[in-house]
Amino acid sequence: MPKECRRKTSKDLGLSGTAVNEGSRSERGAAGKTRQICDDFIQKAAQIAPLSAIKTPPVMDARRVPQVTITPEGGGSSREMQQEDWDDVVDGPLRRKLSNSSISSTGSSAVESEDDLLSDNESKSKGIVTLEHLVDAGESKPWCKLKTIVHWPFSATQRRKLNWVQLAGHKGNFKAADEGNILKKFSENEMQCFEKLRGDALLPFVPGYHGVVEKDGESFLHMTDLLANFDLPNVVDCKMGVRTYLEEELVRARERPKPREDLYRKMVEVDSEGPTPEEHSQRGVTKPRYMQWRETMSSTNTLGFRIEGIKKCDGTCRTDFKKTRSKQDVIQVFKDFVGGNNSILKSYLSRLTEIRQALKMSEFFKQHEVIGSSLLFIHDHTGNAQVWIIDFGKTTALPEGQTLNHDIPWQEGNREDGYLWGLENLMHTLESVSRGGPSEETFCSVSKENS
Ligand code: I3P
Repeated sequence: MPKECRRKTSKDLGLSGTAVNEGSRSERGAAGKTRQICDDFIQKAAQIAPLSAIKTPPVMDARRVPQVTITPEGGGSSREMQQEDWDDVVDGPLRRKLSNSSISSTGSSAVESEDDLLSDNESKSKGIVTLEHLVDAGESKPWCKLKTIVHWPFSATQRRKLNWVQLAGHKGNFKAADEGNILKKFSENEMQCFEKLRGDALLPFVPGYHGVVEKDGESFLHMTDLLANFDLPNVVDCKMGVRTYLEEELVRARERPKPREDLYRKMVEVDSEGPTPEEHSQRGVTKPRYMQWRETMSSTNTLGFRIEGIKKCDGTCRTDFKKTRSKQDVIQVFKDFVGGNNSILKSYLSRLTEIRQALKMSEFFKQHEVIGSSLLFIHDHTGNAQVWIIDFGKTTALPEGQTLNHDIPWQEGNREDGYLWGLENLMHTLESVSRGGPSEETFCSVSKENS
């Protein structure tokens, strides 16, 4: 059974991977004015600040592009693991290769590692999600100012009540913004990605980025709310790639291994047999070990993407996909998600075809290791269906002159992420759904010699 979303106060608000701003119907009805509002803000800013101090977003950045955010939390799975699933893992194409470690469900030979920052895993691990409820009206403090010295002239009437859904990512990462937009916690890395994406072939497929703003002493990326154009949207977040951690995280972890109890608890919640005896005794697992375990439990390793969370139009949210791994299960999830609507599937597939084309043209894509990024699918009862590329917090530039293929197996050192391979499999998944069921031969495989 889907876990019911829980209402939360603004104090609890936090978004990261995928944040969704769900305005009321009337608010969404007014979304058509968003561009005008954005333009007004830019003009007002220009009047207030000295011209030399204004970092005016280019016109293309003020376009209305939905920005959503979902968040996986959940511990449970849709079903128990079957033997064939394990076989899939063992034989799975494009398997990760570690130079000095191996991965197994029992983690018998895990990479030692740590992550420097502990995050909000306590809340995430409970599988609690998520209709985050944020009221951003009536603040007594003046709102925010652009980090680049431009003051942001929000009036009380421009503040409004916002409903948020977070299916994936770190809590506390999102705040309400002006209509049609959201604020995402500042990440230097993500900001640099958005800056570089300005002139790239991927621009039409990423959330609109309008610069950096400050609110309550914190910096945020000002981004378009991806749900602004939808009426009671259905949303699914798919994390792309065969690997969900950076190579540099592995290296750092090896140098300074630090078992984390929060990750241990999350692991046990899903599979009490998951930790090794040693991990059980120390009640801790390292970050890469946890991430690798997540990858093998889900479809990340075997299909090159995994489902992180789903929010349906009826308000229910599910993030309990940690053990959704087999092709059949993934197909079933998408089948439920689109409710047998082939026209929606067609729109999704056509958008994915465009995205694939853009990825192949993109200089940005060639030059970056894309880790932890998601494809966000959104549709509603009007037939509107879109897919967006989101979350660039761990997308990292390669050294000058180096490029990636994105569809060959990862070996530590080559920085490949398997993104394109995952995209092919994702497209085959949707094709299978439109045909009414799974079809093994349509899924991509990389020969064993390559995996
Ligand atoms: C989290 C998920 C996040 C990761 C987070 C994990 O696991 O893999 O992607 O954040 O690491 O705990 P889960 O999905 O099972 O909740 P990053 O991608 O930023 O590394 P964290 O606990 O260190 O934040």
